[in-house]
Amino acid sequence: MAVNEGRLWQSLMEMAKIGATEKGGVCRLALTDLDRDGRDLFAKWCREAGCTLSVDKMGNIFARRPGKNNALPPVMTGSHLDSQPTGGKFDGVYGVLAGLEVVRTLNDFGIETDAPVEVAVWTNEEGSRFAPAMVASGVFAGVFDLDYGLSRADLDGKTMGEELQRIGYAGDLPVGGRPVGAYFEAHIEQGPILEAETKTIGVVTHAQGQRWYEVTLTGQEAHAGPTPMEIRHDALVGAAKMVVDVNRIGLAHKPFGRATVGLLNVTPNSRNTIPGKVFFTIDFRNPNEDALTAMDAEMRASVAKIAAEHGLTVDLVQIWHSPVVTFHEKCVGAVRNATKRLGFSHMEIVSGAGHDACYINRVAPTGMIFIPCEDGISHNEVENATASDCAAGCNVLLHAMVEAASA
Ligand code: HGY
Ligand code: MN
Ligand code: MN
Ligand code: MN
Repeated sequence: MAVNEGRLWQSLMEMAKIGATEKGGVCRLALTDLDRDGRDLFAKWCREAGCTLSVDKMGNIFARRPGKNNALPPVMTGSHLDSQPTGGKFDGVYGVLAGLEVVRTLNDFGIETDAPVEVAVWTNEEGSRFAPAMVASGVFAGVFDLDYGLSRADLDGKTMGEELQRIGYAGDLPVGGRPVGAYFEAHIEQGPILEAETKTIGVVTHAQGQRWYEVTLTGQEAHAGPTPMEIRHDALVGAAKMVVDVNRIGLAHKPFGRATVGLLNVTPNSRNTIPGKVFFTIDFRNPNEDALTAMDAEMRASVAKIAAEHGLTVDLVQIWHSPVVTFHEKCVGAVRNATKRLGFSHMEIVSGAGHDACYINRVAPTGMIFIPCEDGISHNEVENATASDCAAGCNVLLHAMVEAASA
């Protein structure tokens, strides 16, 4: 029993047309009309494959293929359809459509699993439009309450609850609180390791911890001409020094520390007015929780020192902490065994990115399957993978799920 490589690739390319960008990527921000269109296409394909669809109050979609004993908790797979603003054709989508290909393949071979199989689409995994990331799988796992999830707002003040209603994906199913037999998520690595080691499959054992912050610096708007340099309270100069120091902290914690300022807004953003306010975000990652805590302390000290030097006030809020994840040995073992049985080159790997699996791991035995992406590039329109690697990862997913659904 093997998946249909051409059909999987065709589905990936078809989905990539929704929100396609000129450079060959996708922009399908969470809960936009394009996200809705991607969801609708997925739902259509799942119905054609004989699945029943349900949607919960966070807009998470579950496509269910019945088993012999539907009282058993489902064996679940899935990922996300929302993308970064300059995202790629595979991040998230690969895991969703690999799940659909598993269903299609089980249909082709007339396999009836003991437990039902479900393919999930998790809302707002990226955390780009609405922060934090993985918020809907987080509600499913009981990490966040429903009100918190629905109240997440984008920079225009639109909430997830309003946008779910608007696009027609405000489901009536309670979020989570139901047993899941096992969860497997297939994903591109989004980094350079598998390609550099020429391995086809990454058996994911852990995911690194993350801390996200929002920083608002307030100085004093003033005229760019008459205001002497030494009396300025320039919020952008302060922010610039902080951005450089955040990067220094990431480097100081190498080889695994990661530090990124990805979003920065200047007010009033006018050529000849000294910036009075700057808002920026910090994304810290580390596979070691203590090191992540140390990065936090170093950053706070640096921000306070620079703000004092420039007479700025600081509002620094940690908006999210996702601790280091150790995936469940039962599922990591199932991925490893399936990979070995299928004869794919493989290695154990720690995920540098966050995934919905990080939260589902709290409520179900969970494992992840990585495949390489070209030059290790992701969150970029050039993101690419090969049809054969996509099929390899999907075959591992198929066999790991069948093993778990027949246990
Ligand atoms: O940020 C992440 O790791 C994921 O892409 N949301
Ligand atoms: Mn992803
Ligand atoms: Mn991503
Ligand atoms: Mn003037």
